[in-house]
Amino acid sequence: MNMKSQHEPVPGGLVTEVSGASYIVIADDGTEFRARTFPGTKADNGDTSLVVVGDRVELKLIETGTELFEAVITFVHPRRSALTRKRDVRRNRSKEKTQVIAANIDQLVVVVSAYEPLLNTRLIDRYLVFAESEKLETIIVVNKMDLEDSTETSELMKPYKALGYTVFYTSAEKKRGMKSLKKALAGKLSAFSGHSGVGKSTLINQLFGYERLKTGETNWKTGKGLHTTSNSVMLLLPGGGYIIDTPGIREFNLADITRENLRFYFKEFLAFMPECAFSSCTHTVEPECAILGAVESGRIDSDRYESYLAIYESIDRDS
Ligand SMILES: Nc1nc2c(ncn2[C@@H]2O[C@H](COP(=O)(O)OP(=O)(O)OP(=O)(O)O)[C@@H](O)[C@H]2O)c(=O)[nH]1
Ligand SMILES: [Mg+2]
Ligand SMILES: [Zn+2]
Repeated sequence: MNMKSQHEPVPGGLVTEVSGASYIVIADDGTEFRARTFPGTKADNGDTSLVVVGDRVELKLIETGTELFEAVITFVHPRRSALTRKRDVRRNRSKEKTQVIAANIDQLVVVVSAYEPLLNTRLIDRYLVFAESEKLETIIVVNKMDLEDSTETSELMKPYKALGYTVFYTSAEKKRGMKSLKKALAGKLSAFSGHSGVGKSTLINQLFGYERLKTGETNWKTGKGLHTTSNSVMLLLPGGGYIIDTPGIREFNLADITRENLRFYFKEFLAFMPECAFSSCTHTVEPECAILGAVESGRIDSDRYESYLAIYESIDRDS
């Protein structure tokens, strides 16, 4: 038995799974630890979640006398990137304002479905605002293409392609579109995020070629069966690259976006903004607004502009 003692050099590792108060950490030498935090756990990530999947941590080993390697997390390294959202204050018992969904990711994979649930471009736009503000690479995956007319769906996705975002059309069920998705994930750490039931875990199972993750049947009328994935987990892909599967979200509330900075994260606005009559133009009601002009002439997509207004309205005036 490989007994670890506290006197050995303290290892570092990567958090690959969170379940309740316990974490799975893969140490640099490949050893898997069950770890927990303690009151002395230090972190350098502000007022956010203490430990999440993707975090790099330092461990102190605990002698258990069993084959199970246990450790406490002494330090959480600063995150170089993170997928975060504002906590829902109504259902939030913790004091952290910002919830980190996944840390140190290279790429955000926004997963939507063409049908069941219906394709929701408002949610895509929220993710894109976040990704632009964090300078995160993003790809959009439209899954369940076997259930919906592909012409209509690609029409909805046209504005995103025009903006330079990569869009993949897949059917995890029929194993379609998986090869090009796999290619886009190779060599990167990607986090899959989106509504519950769009097929995030099913897509990942297809990438593995076997049932790696639990997936769920959802009854769309009753909402029963929602939220099959309850904990984030990081997996090493057979073809190289890491994937983080995350639980489905109901809403994606933006954490650090204000009414003032929102406009900079709709990248098609940037070229027009200097032409607005008022330098402080909010592009909502002002006369001689160049953004409104561009929407009217069709040079800015009107659905994207509607999303801007919806997000603008949803941001607290004083934040
Ligand atoms: N028709 C069809 N059904 C699919 C496809 N992909 C997934 N599904 C089904 O959609 C349901 C939900 O799939 P999941 O993979 O569990 O969805 P998820 O996004 O991981 O959901 P959460 O874990 O709750 O966030 C399952 O019944 C899947 O079989 C697809 O391409 N076409
Ligand atoms: Mg899932
Ligand atoms: Zn304007």
